[in-house]
Amino acid sequence: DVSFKKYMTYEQIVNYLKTLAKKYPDIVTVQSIGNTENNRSIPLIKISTGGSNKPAILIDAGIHAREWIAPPVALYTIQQLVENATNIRLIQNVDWLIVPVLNPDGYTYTFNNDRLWRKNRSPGRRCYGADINRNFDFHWMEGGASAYECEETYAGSKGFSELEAQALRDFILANSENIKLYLTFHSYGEYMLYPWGYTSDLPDDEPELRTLGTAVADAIEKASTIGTSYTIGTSTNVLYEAAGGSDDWTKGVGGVQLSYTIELPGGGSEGFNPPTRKILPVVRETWEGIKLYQAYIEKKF
Ligand code: 0X9
Ligand code: ZN
Repeated sequence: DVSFKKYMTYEQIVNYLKTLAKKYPDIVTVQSIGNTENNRSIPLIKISTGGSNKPAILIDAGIHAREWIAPPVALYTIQQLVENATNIRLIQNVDWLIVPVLNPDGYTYTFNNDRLWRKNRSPGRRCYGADINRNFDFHWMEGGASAYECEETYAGSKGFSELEAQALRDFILANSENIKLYLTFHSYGEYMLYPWGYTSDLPDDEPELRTLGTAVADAIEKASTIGTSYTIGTSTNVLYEAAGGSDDWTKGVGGVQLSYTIELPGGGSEGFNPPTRKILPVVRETWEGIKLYQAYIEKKF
């Protein structure tokens, strides 16, 4: 079963998704969007009451292996949508597509070998791993990314060299008609980021991205019991320049206008290690923001 009292392993997460698919076959389907270097599947859960051409919200977490607070946010969203009957209205007009662990090899490596591993586990000549969030082929390697395979921000040998980035790309392209909002959960720092990350130039629709992001951040802060406070803006302008991110590609090529990277609150000495007692406060407050995103999509499309 799902737990927010501890951090779940990849296997436990996969088992939870499979259990939901069995228990709620009318609204839940689980598929693999691809396989990793170490032959783990990348699971996606679709939550839908049926019908075609409904607007969809795509959520992923765990692109970066060590950012452990991110998968629980995806799992809490899944639990609330599927197992909490009072939330039925949230799935009536909107489909949900959720990938709780986009980087299963790296995530598993942080449990068994190196807690602070960030990248995937694809082998290179000298070092393992590419940064999946530098590997998307939109202004690839134009800034804030490394060409050296031993670095934490190694962008890969070319755009979309990495299986996890390919898997997300192919799924988005196959569903681009329906996907209206993309949310990718990272940690840490309390940033509500939107494109671009490759340039300090603003997208044409920056006011809409800012207004919506601000409303969501406000809702989270109001619900927070831990003093969360988000900084809102484009990745380059409020954090740093970093090309090849999933958010930029999704908007720039994937045809999803509304694209956000949410840097969740941190904790623990390294920041990537919130104590387990912080999981529930973080997922609960973030859920308040996710519901506001849903309301916006339902209204707009
Ligand atoms: O550097 C990243 O990939 C993200 N921060 S993290 O600390 N989680 O590694 C920020 C990504 C923001 N988006 C883009 N730069 N495109
Ligand atoms: Zn990250």
